[in-house]
Amino acid sequence: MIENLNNFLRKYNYRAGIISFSRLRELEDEIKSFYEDKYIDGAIYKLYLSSFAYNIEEGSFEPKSVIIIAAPRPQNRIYFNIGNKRFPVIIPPVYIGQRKLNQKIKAILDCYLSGTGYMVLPARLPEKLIAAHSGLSCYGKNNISYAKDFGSFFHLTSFFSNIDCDYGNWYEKKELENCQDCRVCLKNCPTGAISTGRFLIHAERCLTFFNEEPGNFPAWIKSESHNCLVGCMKCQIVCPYNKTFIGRIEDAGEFTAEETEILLQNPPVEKLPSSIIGKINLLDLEDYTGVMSRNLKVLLEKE
Ligand code: B12
Ligand code: SF4
Ligand code: SF4
Repeated sequence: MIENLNNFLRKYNYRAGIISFSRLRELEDEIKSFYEDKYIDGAIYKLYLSSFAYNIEEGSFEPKSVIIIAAPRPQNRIYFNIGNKRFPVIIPPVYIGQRKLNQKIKAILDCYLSGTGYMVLPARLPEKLIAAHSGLSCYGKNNISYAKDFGSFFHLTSFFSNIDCDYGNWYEKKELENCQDCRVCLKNCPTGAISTGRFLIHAERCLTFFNEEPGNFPAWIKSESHNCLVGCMKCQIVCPYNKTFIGRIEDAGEFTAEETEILLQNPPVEKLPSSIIGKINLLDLEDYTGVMSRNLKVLLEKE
């Protein structure tokens, strides 16, 4: 079944992996025990991991498997204007158009499965772990997942499904081959989130954790660390596995000088003019509206 699905998805350049639904308990326990043993910071767990739902809503269908889809994504560039000057800023793969992409993938799967009695429902699960155990990806030392032909530049999305899957359809999670003798991402991480002492990164030190959320940046984050409007490219851009993909940067939008000036004044989100809100929504960046002004300012201060 998964082979047929992969054949079908080839025309979209997507990849699919599958694990048995009954494996989810093991993944839940793994993450819980990392948290209980204090390898995962409390704030990270509360904000992102405590809301994973390892079971399907009652009354939907009997879940037999989890399907994970990898879709390649480029870096994006957005332009801001100050006076006559145009400032390009980078947004890492995955952010732009994320919600729309999830809807598109669901529609493609629905179309593929229609009339078969098989169904999929969007899930909120640890997607890198599922991708690794399905054999779709390997972990880099930077804890990001890598897939053949995509490097780390891809988006993951997961679905509960009633497609049968053997309990034995399972791969042990693997580190990329060349990570053993390489420390390039570790050295380039501006905040020391990647360490040699343990495989799990110190997510509570990752720049992304701070620039996706509102509030002041901690004083220990150096101003030169900032490199994207949201997120951070430093551990992906230097990775040899990404060599062929780093040049793929797509322009996604532009804010006029007037819009940039308004954004930099950091008005409350509800006071933003509809032209700015419209552009942010088009980019699928509405979750980051409230942090855009702060993040843009720190990038401009570097200039
Ligand atoms: C929480 C979260 C974050 C948090 C915490 C990051 C983290 N590492 O946990 C923050 C906000 C910091 C973050 C940052 C980023 N994120 Co994020 N994030 C997530 C989210 C919601 C959950 C990830 C998760 O499960 N974390 C829990 C930890 C425990 O799991 P894990 O990282 O897989 O860790 C496993 C390994 O360490 C492994 N392990 C442990 N020991 C060993 C030993 C060996 C030898 C091996 C091989 C493995 C291994 O076991 C751990 C699990 O138990 C997912 C979406 C989702 N629903 O899954 C996106 C997601 C993982 N993020 C994504 C992205 C793109 C990013 C950023 C690159 C964004 C950016 N900067 O541009 C950064 C990368 C930071 C980094 N180096 O990891 C993508 C990754 C796509 C990909 N190609 O892998 C995802 C999948 C979103 C998506 N739907 O596409 N993210
Ligand atoms: S930069 Fe080196 S250590 Fe880091 S993920 Fe890539 S190959 Fe692995
Ligand atoms: S995303 Fe940036 S801050 Fe986070 S681990 Fe990678 S290099 Fe470090």
